[in-house]
Amino acid sequence: MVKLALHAAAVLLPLLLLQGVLTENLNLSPIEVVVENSLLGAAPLTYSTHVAYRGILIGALRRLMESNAGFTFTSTEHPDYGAYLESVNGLAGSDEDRTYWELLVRTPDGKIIRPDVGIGCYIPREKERIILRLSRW
Ligand code: B12
Repeated sequence: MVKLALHAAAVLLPLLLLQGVLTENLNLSPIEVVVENSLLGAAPLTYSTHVAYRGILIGALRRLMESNAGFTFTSTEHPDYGAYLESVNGLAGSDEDRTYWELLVRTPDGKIIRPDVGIGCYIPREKERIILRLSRW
C-alpha cells in the first residue's frame, strides 16, 4: 500500500510541477525594456522580459533583474504614489542635477506615451516597449 502511494507520488509530482510551470508561463506576456541615457551620450540598451497577466511593471523589472541580463534598478517608496524609480543600471537621478528616470511607453502602434502613474502602478500590455529615460526636469 505504502509502495503504491510512493509510486503514485513519484509519477504525479513531476506532472503537477510541470503543469505549474506551464500555467505560470502561459500567464506571462513579452515586453521590452529600453534604457536611454542620452544625457551621458550612451547608446540605448534593450532588454526582453515578461509581465504577468494584468501585472505591474515593477514585477517585470524585478523579473528582468533576477534573470541576470545585466539590468539593475532600485526604487524608493512614497507613501501616496508607491514606487519611485530611483536608479537604473547603477545610475541614480539627482535632485541636485534635476535629473530623474522618466517612464515612457512605446505602444505596438508606435505611439510614445508618458504614463500618469509610476512603475508600481503601470500595467504594461503585451508587446509594449517600456522606455526608462534619464531626463531633466
Ligand atoms: C514635481 C513632480 C515631479 C518631479 C519631482 C522632482 C522633485 N524632486 O521635486 C519629477 C519630474 C521628478 C516627477 C517625476 C514623475 N512623476 Co511626478 N509629480 C510632480 C508633481 C507635479 C509635484 C510633486 C511635489 O513636488 N509635491 C510637493 C512635495 C512637498 O510633496 P512630496 O510628497 O515630497 O513630493 C514628492 C513626490 O511627489 C515625488 N514624486 C514625484 N512624482 C512622483 C511619481 C511617483 C510615481 C512617485 C512614487 C513619487 C513621485 O517627488 C516629490 C519630491 O520628492 C506631482 C503632482 C502634484 N501636483 O502633486 C506629480 C506626480 C506626483 N507625478 C506623477 C508621475 C506619474 C510621475 C512619473 C511617473 C512620470 C513619468 N511617466 O515618468 C515620474 C516618476 C518616474 C520615476 N522615476 O519613478 C503622478 C503620480 C501619480 C501616481 N498615482 O502614480 C503625479 C501625481 C502627477 C500626475 N500625473 O497626476 N514628478
